[in-house]
Amino acid sequence: AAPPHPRTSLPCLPWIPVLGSLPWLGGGLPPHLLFTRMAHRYGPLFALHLGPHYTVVVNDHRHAREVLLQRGRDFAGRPSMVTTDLLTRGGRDIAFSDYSPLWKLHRRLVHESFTLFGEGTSRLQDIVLSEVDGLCAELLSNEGRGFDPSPAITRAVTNVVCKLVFSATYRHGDTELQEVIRYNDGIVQTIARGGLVDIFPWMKVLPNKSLRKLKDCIAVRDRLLTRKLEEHKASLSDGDPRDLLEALLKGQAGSTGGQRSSEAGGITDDHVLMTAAEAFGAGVETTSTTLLWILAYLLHHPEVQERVQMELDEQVGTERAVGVSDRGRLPYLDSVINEGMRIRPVSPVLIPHTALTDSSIGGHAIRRGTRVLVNMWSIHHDPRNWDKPDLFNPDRFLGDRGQRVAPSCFMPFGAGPRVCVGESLARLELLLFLSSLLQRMSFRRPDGAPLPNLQGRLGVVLQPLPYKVTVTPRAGWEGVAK
Ligand code: HEM
Ligand code: PLO
Repeated sequence: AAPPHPRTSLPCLPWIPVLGSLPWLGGGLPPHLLFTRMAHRYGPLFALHLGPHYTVVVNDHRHAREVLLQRGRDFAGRPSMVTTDLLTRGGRDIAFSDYSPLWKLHRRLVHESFTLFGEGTSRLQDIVLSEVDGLCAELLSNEGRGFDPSPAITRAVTNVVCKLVFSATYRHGDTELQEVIRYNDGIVQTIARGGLVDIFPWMKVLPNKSLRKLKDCIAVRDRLLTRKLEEHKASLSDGDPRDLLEALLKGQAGSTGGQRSSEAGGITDDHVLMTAAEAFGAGVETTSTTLLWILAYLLHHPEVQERVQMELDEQVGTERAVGVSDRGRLPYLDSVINEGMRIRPVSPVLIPHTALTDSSIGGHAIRRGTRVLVNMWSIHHDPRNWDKPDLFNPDRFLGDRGQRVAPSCFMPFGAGPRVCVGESLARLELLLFLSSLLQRMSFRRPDGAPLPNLQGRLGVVLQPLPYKVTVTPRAGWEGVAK
């Protein structure tokens, strides 16, 4: 049942029964921009009614830190939604599952598996570097022509994640890889887009083309993943896990029978399957989208690209590939990655949170069950936090001696109990991909073509519109095109 309407003095949009504030949300703006505009009118902390759901929108970084960090436990819930319930078999995943002892155990297991498997070992580095060669060759085979870099980048990132999650490697044009890319795309277009079924669950009984498509894509995904799961179970052996799926299966076995699972109910095969699917989906969409945003900004700012290349030439040279251990020597590259994630956060309003208990934000009482949207977009574009926020300027992440600085209002991965579990994985991948690309080639806008549109299109992630680039090999890397 919907929680009673809380009595707070928070400014609230007008609303009517059933529809709530929906009639006042017209205009076709995506939520992050709409909320930023409303914050100018109602103040940085305001409420609205999404159909029957009383929802608080946070636009100030101090309030965001209260919600995510100081009172992170209070706000660590997730609402149940029709599309994400379908995607995750009723919340047997990490991202869309409500807070529970089992979720906590599950999240810890996933974190441990990531640490065990990816971070801290050279495994991930080897996987990325083996994909980078193919990616560079493919990009360079278009030398001199304008082309859309997105398919090649998506394919390379998908391949990395396939290897990481279930040890599969695909050659260019493989039908299983195409299938994966297609279903993923279908899910991205139909999941949790603030669509009406997620506001009014009863609408799922009506014919709905988008929901149909989502179900079809999920069915394709499930067939593929179930096959992988069975294969992995059959070949499970002692020793180090060879991929994330194996690490999860081992963790699952380790958690049954013990005290951990009896108190929590146990991690089922469904949980393992949904986690693998989610790591897979998150791994592909976020990383490829971030890379495409950064490339788009580099076309707009050739001087930034040159400076990254200068840093690479000085610190690494052209003879060897960049490795994880080079990170400390590449502060400018790091600040370019940060600036890309600041100016175009792939998840501009994070994932909706809910209050698990009565709590407060900025001194205002918040009732249990209230939905809370953290508008990271407005925090990342707030002129009180950032000088000329709409300007792409990586220097804002460097101190006066060229050292890294991390402002507290920069939170592209969220923070607190619901912080992204893939953060270090993502950062590692971004560093290795971007450095290898810029070491070997330069990106330019094709003659006569427009510069990339920087507005973006909001699906479940904020993506750039398609654009074209021209690549030229850098000294020492000519002739590697296939
Ligand atoms: C959650 C950002 C990459 C897995 C999140 C959230 C954000 C985010 C903003 C929501 C935080 C919140 O609701 O408060 C990003 C960005 C990425 C990235 C910017 C890359 C540039 C990844 C990768 C993985 C991943 C590579 C996994 C392989 C997850 C999961 C959650 C999550 C499982 C849910 C955590 C929870 O609800 O407890 N991410 N992410 N992410 N991310 Fe990422
Ligand atoms: C992407 C499409 C996949 O088929 C399913 C999937 C799983 C996890 C989601 C991801 C999609 C989109 C990006 C999300 C991620 C969990 C965390 C991440 C929402 C829907 C972010 C950026 O918050």
